[in-house]
Order: sequence, then C-alpha cells, then structure tokens
Amino acid sequence: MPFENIELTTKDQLAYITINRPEARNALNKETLDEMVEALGRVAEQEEVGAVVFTGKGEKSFAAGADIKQLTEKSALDALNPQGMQYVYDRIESYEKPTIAMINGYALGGGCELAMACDIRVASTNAKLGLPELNLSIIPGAGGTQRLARLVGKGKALEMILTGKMMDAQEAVQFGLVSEAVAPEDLAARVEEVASTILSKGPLAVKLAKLSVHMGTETDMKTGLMLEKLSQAILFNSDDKNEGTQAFIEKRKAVFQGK
Ligand code: CO8
Repeated sequence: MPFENIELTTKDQLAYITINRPEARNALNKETLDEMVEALGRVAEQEEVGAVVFTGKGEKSFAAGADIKQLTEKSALDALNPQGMQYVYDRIESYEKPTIAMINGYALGGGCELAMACDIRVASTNAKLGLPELNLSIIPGAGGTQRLARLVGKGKALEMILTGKMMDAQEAVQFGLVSEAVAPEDLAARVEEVASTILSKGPLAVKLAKLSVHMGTETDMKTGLMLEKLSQAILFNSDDKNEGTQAFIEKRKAVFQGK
C-alpha cells in the first residue's frame, strides 16, 4: 500500500518517517497515524534498519498537532478509543528500535506529544514546541500531561499546558524538552551523527538501556533497580559484552553482533 500522508524512506541504517501534509502544517489526521503504525510495522521487520527518525515535510512544521478539522467530529467515545493517538505514541515509546524526533519547526499538541514519545529530540533553532490544546478546550490527550511533566517537571509542565505558551528551541534545551538545538541547515546531519553514535553501540545493550529507562521511570525505584539488574544479567551473558570488553583491552574498535 503506498502512503499518502507520510513518506517512509531509508538511508544507511536509518528509516525516516516524514509526515507529509505541509499544507496543513503536518497536522496528524487519523490516516496519518494509521500510516505511521503501518510504517513502524514494516520497519520492525527490516533488520538492516537500526533506528527511526520522525520528522515533518517542509521548513515550517514538524507536526502542528491533531487535525483540528477531524477533532470537530470526535465524541467522548473517540477519546476512549484504545487504538487512538495515545496508543500510537505508546507504540513509539516502546518501539524495538531507538527513535529520534528531528524537530524542524512547530511541534504543537499531538506533534509535541509525538516528539516526547521518541527517545531523543533534536530541534532546529527555529522550532517552537507547546501544548496549546486548552485553547480548544481539550487537554493534551496523547501522553502530553504525563510525558511533559516527566521531562520538564510538574511546574513548567503546568505553566505550558495551562497557558498554552510555546517554548522556543533554546528554552526547550534549557528545560530538557529537547537535547539540543542546531541551525536548520545542520539539523539533518546532526541527527545522522546522533543516530550513528547510538548505532555504534551493542544493539542488545541499546534495547535494554531504552527499556530500563522507559519502564523504570514508570515504576517505583526498587522495581526499576531490579529491572536494571536483570537487564544487566542478560548483557553479562552476551557475546557483545565479551567483544566490547575485549576490544577495549586490545585497544581496537568493537564489532557487535546483537547477541
Ligand atoms: N489541524 C488542522 N489543520 C491545521 C492545523 C491542525 N492542527 N494546524 C494548521 N492547520 C492548517 C490551517 O488550518 C491552515 O489551513 P488552510 O490553509 O486550509 O487555512 C494551514 O494549516 C496553515 O495554517 P496557518 O495559516 O495557521 O499557518 P501559520 O504558519 O500561520 O501557523 C501554526 C502555524 C502556529 C502551527 C498554526 O497553524 C496553529 O496554531 N495550528 C494549530 C496548533 C494546535 O492548536 N495544535 C493542537 C491541536 S489539538 C491536539 O493536538 C490534541 C492532541 C491530543 C488528541 C487526543 C485525541 C484522543
């Protein structure tokens, strides 16, 4: 099935999911979310792909949130739909490969929530991030109330959500909402650099580190520490741990196999 609302491309070991509705500032309608899920399923099967980058087409917008035209038709039952936007972003957060949001402009509402579901966020200096849902008399409902508070702290999250105020890229770095902000012309290259750094690590360690952080922060400290310990036990028995430690001792570059 060809995609109409996203582009799925690969470059080296990276898959790019590019939201392709620039005329609507890459607003996320249902069709776009369905295509994203389909693309994630396809990429999961591609062993040669090590990481996924989300971005938006054009220079203005990463994603301007849920499609407001479609929101006009939504009922309470739609908000409770177990396959809705919240589900899609949970799928992204727990995705089997690392994910990077390449934020090339506005990341608002569901667009900001998409970025927050990714493991790493790199923004261009012209990016603007925010959760303006209260302007529509709804709330951030795709994980925004939870993930923003966890990323920037409760006080800043409440300020952003209750006022609908946008953050510019510098402020987003300052509050830990994005890891860095780079000039628009350097954004793609920087994301490739970050991805290739991650891909130089042992894939099993990457998977288990991601899982330990995401799941650990959703549970109590004791359970999180046990999860970390069990993940480490798996890694201590792995070929890649032998390779990594030997390569260090032999002063050579490690070659990891993912087992
Ligand atoms: N939905 C639909 N269309 C949009 C959206 C959107 N979110 N954003 C922009 N567009 C459309 C505009 O309607 C316009 O279309 P047209 O040309 O046909 O009039 C076109 O894109 C260009 O928009 P602007 O002229 O406004 O472009 P600007 O560059 O001046 O401004 C902004 C860009 C700042 C991004 C501005 O368009 C804007 O504020 N957009 C809305 C942002 C917003 O409120 N986002 C939150 C949406 S609600 C949400 O995300 C809820 C998520 C949780 C849902 C959970 C469901 C269960």
